[in-house]
Amino acid sequence: MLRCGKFKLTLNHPLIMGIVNLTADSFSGDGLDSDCQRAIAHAWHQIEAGADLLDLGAESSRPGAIPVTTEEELKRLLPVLDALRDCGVPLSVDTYKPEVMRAVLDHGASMINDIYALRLSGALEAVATSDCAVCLMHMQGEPLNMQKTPVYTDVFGEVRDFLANRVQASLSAGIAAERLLLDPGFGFGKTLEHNLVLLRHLEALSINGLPLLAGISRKSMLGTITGRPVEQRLAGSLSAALLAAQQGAHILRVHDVAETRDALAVWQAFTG
Ligand code: 7PM
Repeated sequence: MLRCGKFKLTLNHPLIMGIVNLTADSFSGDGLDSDCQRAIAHAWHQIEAGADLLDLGAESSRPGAIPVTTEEELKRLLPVLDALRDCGVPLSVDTYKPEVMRAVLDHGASMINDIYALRLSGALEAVATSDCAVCLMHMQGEPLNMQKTPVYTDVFGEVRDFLANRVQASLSAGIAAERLLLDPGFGFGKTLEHNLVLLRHLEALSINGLPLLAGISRKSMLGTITGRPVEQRLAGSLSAALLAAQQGAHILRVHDVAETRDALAVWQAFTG
């Protein structure tokens, strides 16, 4: 069970988190209003396709991406959150800025998905006073430089120790364990080999039995394996989603909700 704002999520089978991209570079450049309208339509499409929750992100965490300002991030997020407030599924927001966290929680967000795992000053406090869920993700370096030369002596041990430290910091700040989710951060300062080690040992990253989130959909590790560009990674993404489910992931963060639902239905029929 995961406490997620006004929702309580049952995690006895894997849930699908549909990605809703609000970054400027994911749209055609017709302006903010049309970007927001398109994002809202895409969110409804994801819900109709069977998303159990949505992840809204207005700052790209793509390797090499330039950060956006708080103002720009909120201008993109708040209208979409307001429009989706009663959509029936929990809304997660992909952000690491404490000021953005506070604002989106005031606008009905039920989860904070933080690629910095609440490491920025003020982030622990920003979520402590709410009842949102929090995804603590591992990243080595920062988006601007993380994929240059990822180095570990023991990738599994280092990711596990990092997550254990962030769990401790969260608990100390007064965030209840029932609100926490853990994520190895596939592709965030990791080579293909690092990602594969983490996937093979995913279940063992579940510190104190906390639920696990896996985000592999369309990522470059799939491009490295298959040789395919991002728009041709559906088969790779579905295969990876099933492997993550098999390795104990509780929430799968994906672009292709309908297809992932079908793949999971086959996996669930098999596992019984
Ligand atoms: C380019 C490369 C653009 C990678 C976008 C991305 C995760 C996340 C992202 C994840 C959690 C993407 C990523 N990935 N949050 N945000 N876990 N918790 O594929 O793996 O969307 S951004």
